[in-house]
Amino acid sequence: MYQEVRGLLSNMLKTDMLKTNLVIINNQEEQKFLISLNIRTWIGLSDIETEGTWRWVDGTPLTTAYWGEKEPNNAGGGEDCAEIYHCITDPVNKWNDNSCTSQLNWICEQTID
Ligand SMILES: [Ca+2]
Ligand SMILES: [Ca+2]
Repeated sequence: MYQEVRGLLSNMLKTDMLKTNLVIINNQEEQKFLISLNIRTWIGLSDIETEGTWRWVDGTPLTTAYWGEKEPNNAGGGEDCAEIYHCITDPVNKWNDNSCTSQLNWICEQTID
């Protein structure tokens, strides 16, 4: 029963995460801005559909990436969401793949016409 509930919750979280306007990082300026906030947060990037194929929440494939050293490592076989992890020492390359069910901050993005 516990496993079942956990699985359900996990699926809900994953789905919700992909439906949001989580931030899409288009350039290094945006990456640096997010780093300057100095918080550990999800970004709108996941490889939940195909392991190893990272896509932004709007469906676009990942072209310019800012992964930390040795990331993404899909640790434990279950890391399909990307975060900005301020503990990674590199000044720009701070992405880590993490389990989508981890509780982190969310940063959303809205286009202003
Ligand atoms: Ca993965
Ligand atoms: Ca990782």
